[in-house]
Amino acid sequence: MAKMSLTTAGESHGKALVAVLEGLPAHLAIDLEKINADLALRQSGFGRGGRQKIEKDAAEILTGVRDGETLGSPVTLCIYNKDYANWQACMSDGACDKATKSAKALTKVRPGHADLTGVIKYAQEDARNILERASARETAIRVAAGGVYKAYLSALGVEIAGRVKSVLDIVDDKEYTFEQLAAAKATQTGIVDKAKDEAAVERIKAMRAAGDTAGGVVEIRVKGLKSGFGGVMTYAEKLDARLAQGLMSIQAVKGVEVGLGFEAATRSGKEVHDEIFYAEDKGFYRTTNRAGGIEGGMSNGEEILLKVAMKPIPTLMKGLQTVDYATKEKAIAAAGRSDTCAIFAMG
Ligand code: EPS
Repeated sequence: MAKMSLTTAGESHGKALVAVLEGLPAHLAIDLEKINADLALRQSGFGRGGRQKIEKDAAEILTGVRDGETLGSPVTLCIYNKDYANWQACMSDGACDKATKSAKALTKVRPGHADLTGVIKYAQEDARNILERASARETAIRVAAGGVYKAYLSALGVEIAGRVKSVLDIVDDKEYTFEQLAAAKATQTGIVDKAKDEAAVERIKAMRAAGDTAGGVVEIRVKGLKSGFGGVMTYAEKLDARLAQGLMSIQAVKGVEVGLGFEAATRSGKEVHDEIFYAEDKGFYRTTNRAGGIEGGMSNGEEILLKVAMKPIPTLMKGLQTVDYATKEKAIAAAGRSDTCAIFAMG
């Protein structure tokens, strides 16, 4: 079997987003409705911006699936951007309308976004040629691809759940069972605790009123992964490293923790390492899981526990101080429309 790989492509305001998934086995049942339900979740949550009113993301399967099952050939997924209809004049692959292209050019580069470093690195004048790919719109097609991988994981008995743990300084410190995390999907911000969810909504409203943005922390848990996934022999196969790479590649993510994460550095060895026990009926087990289910870069059979920190979105409606890349003069950073908070979607 070919090595599993995922390639995504597509500009935020271009025709479509696509993904090619290689190396999947044959006979995986693919349910497009489930994938589209995940896409709807990604579009929701309190604090999303105007774009989500335009899009109603739905994936189309172009290749690799027949009669609801994978064939073992590359699977290609596609999501058409409804907003392309409004951008065709300046996003067409053919000749663009020069006046529209220049009106939509972005040179008042946004601090925190890919704009400035991108125009320099790729030798562009217009940061639109950078931001179209840097945009978190790309996560739509990754969510669709994730739906296919979830079918694969589910065949292995692996389930994933998540919840928002915090938005700005509003933190839900309660402990939840894996099953209780399902409630997060029905909340406004992804925070399970009702009072904290309400408080987070108020904080996001205040940010919106101030033309500002907010980030937060998401907790992810993976249940049912047997021990031994990943590997200790080479750095590239370490499971924690690979998970961090995947998570850090999500737009606006600035930190990933496994198990205790940074807190492990503040505790002694006795307070960190999970003692090992053995029983005839369950084999080796631990009564704590501070390692977050990964030791030596390998899953150890316990739940995988991860935390992911998202910074505030860098498009601020009351823009920050910057420099116009075209004139090199002092300017206020560009703002068209923006999410105030996309933490629910990130989860
Ligand atoms: C997004 C679509 C984008 C942004 C957002 C994510 O749409 P537009 O640029 O047309 O408003 O709302 O992207 C960013 C946060 C970003 O910084 O680029 C989406 O579908 O999730």
